[in-house]
Amino acid sequence: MSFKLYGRNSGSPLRCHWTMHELGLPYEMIALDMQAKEHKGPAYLAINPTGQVPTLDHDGFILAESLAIDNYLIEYANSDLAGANVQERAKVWQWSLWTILNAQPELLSLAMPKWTGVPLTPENDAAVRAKLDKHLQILEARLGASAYLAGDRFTVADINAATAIGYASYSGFDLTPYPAVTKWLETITSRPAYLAAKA
Ligand SMILES: N[C@@H](CCC(=O)N[C@@H](CS)C(=O)NCC(=O)O)C(=O)O
Repeated sequence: MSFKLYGRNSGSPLRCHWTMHELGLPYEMIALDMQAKEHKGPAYLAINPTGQVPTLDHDGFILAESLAIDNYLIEYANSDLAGANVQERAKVWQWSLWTILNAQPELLSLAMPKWTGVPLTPENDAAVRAKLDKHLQILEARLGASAYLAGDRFTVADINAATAIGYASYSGFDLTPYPAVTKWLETITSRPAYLAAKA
C-alpha cells in the first residue's frame, strides 16, 4: 500500500497533506517544479489532464480534486473526520463547499495581481473586499456560536475552509476584524497534523 501526493504543501494540495497527517497515513510527496511547468508536461498530464495539483496516486488508483482526495482518504482510513453521522457529514459538506465556492475565489482575485502583475482597478478591489466582508461575517457568526465549522469537534470541514481562508494573508486581506475566525484559524493551525504537513 503506497500513497503518492503530487503538489507541494501549500494552496489546494495543503488540504490533502494536512488530511494525510490527521489520518496518520504515510505518503510520498511528489513536488512538481511548477516554475518549469512540470505540471503541464506530458508525464503529469497523462495522470491529471487538468494540469493542476493535487493528484493522488494510491497504488495506481489516480484521483484529482482536493475535496475528492480528502474524502477518499477518510473513507479509506475508516475515519469519522468527514462526519460521524449523516447530519454531521452534511454539515461538513455545507461548510466546505460554501467556503470554497464563495470566499476562496474572492481571496484568489485579490492575490491575482501578484501572479499577473496587473493590479485590480480600485472599483474591483473594493467590490471584492465588500463580498469578502459579507462572507467573513457569516463565518464569524458561525464560529462565534460553534467552536468548529461542523459543530463542536474538528472535522475535515475545518481543513477545507481553513486552507481557503488561509489565502487571506497571501492576498493582503486583514482578518483581525473577525476575531472568532482568527481564533479558530490559530487553534486549528496549531494542531500537530497541520504543523507536520507544513514542515
Ligand atoms: N479544484 C482544484 C483546484 C486545484 C488548483 O487550483 N491547483 C492550483 C494550485 S493551488 C494549480 O494547480 N495551479 C496551476 C494551474 O492551474 O495551472 C482542487 O481543489 O484540487
